[in-house]
Amino acid sequence: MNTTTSPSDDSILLLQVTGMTCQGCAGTVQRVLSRVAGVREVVVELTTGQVKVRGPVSPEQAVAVVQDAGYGAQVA
Ligand SMILES: [Cu+2]
Repeated sequence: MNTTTSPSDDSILLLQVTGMTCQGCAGTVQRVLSRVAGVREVVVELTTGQVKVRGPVSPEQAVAVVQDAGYGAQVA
């Protein structure tokens, strides 16, 4: 059975985040991104700095909240 979720609702945004040095940083990045409108899931890879955001989220807003938290961010 297919679900009726529209593709855009489940889109993946990849961010490259710099400045994360420990699990606390990863947790902060995950927390601020989780608050962005539309975000369904956030997966933070501490070792690579790669962050996967699932949901219909604005890339500009996702980058902005990470930068506001004190880290470097760009769309990967
Ligand atoms: Cu840290």
